[in-house]
Amino acid sequence: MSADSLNWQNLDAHDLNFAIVVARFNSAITEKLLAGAREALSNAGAKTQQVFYVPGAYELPFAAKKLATRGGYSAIIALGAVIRGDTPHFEYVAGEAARGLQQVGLETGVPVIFGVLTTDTWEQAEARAGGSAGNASKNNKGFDAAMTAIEMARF
Ligand code: INI
Repeated sequence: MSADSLNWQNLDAHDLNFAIVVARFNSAITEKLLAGAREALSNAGAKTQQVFYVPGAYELPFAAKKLATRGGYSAIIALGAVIRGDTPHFEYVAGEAARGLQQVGLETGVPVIFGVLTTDTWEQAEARAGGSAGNASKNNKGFDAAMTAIEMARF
């Protein structure tokens, strides 16, 4: 999914507040996702965007639940990168991150966006995080996740 592949209109986020939770594991990738998410929110004029860090993708649901129940956020964007080649327990980490994040959104009514890359290789992850140059708005799943967050906050 690239920024071009979905038909996002000119979304306005001037009255919306966002939390971005970022996994530090594979941080060279997740920092590019973060840059993409921040770019999308800034472009849309988001009122606030607060960034929080957790060790890995497995911890994203716990943080998302705390932030969602604290209140004040229009949506929560969870960013991570789980790479199969380096991860014997790939299915557990990626699967539980996906399941947990979906559960938090459904339980709390706060949109929780799945901006977690799950790839076979580092190269595939990099390609979905804006490429080696880290383009913030093109082929960047963090950008896409933030646009999805704005749309779902308005749902
Ligand atoms: N966490 C990730 O975000 N990506 C990975 O690829 C990964 N690997 O390879 O293991 C990973 N592991 C850590 C995991 O998310 C937890 O932080 C850890 O298991 C402690 O709960």
